[in-house]
Amino acid sequence: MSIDLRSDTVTKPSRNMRQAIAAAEVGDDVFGQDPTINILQSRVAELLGKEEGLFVASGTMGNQVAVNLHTRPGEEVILDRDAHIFYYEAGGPALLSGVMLHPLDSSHGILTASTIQAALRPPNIHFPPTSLICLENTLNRAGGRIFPLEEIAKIHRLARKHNLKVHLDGARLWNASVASGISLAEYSRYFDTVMVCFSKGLGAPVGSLLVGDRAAIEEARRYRKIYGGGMRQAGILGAAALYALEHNLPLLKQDHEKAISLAEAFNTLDYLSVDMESVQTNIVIITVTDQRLTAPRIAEALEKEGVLILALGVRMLRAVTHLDVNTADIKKAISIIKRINPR
Ligand code: TLP
Repeated sequence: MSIDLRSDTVTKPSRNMRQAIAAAEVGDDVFGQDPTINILQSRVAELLGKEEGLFVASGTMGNQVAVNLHTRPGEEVILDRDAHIFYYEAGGPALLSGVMLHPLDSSHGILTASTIQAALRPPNIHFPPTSLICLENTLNRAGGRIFPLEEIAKIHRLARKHNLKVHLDGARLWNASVASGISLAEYSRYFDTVMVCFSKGLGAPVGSLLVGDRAAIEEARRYRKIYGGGMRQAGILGAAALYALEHNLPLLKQDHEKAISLAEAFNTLDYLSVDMESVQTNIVIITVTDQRLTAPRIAEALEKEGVLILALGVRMLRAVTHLDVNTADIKKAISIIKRINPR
């Protein structure tokens, strides 16, 4: 069997998780009557220090509901050029919310308050009004880096000054919190809404959650319905998420250690390089430094030997650690990485 490092989304529910799924108490969640979903929503809202939570089908759905919630058609959303909402959500904000995205350049995905300040334009009939700033933590395309809390606080102050809402794509906020020791609630207090995923490093098969204040979540519930995300006996999925929170959250630390070993192995090769500074959680972004080689060619050579990683660009590769690759798998992957010769 291959060692699959393409994403932390590839994990399969464990036996114990499947047992929790089988035992789930369920009801009709569109009526708000699924007891397992209700427990999950309150537990996560409490963990993140917000009034309410809403279970959604995916991280993308949670982000898109949030964008719609905080904007009106014709307005503008500020975010980083590499943000998932800009890069990987299929133009959803234009289609679903009728908004314009204003992507900014930054150093390693970490937008600063001063960059945002410079991008804000004064009220003028020629400009779209800005209504929302979206941040991401951890930063997917920046190698799983953690967004520094001090900068988040500064961006929050700027947003309040200009009456802007702030949304966090926290697909991997769990990883940021485990690695930095900063609580989920401390990160979340600077945001109006936060989206977190159970289907990444936590190892649940499906599901994400959007948290915010009561009024925001009430409105979000309507958008979720519009997007076709009103699910019925969703407790089947909720039970997996609850299991993941209890049993898998503490294991994320091991994923971060595995990522460092992998990154060090890639770094021993003369045609690849990893910025070790970026390896703060479970993602390793690898640059192909030999101009004669390409990322797809290297991914292909590894695949032939049973190691799957993703080519994200001509010279950019990504490897992600997760629950379903243990230390022995990582050791095996490392020996393969050191052995292949894609030239
Ligand atoms: N990211 C996936 C791919 O879409 C790239 C991955 O393999 O990393 N926010 C962030 C920061 C994400 O990384 C992802 C998934 C999402 C949102 C979307 O989550 P889903 O896939 O549940 O819609």
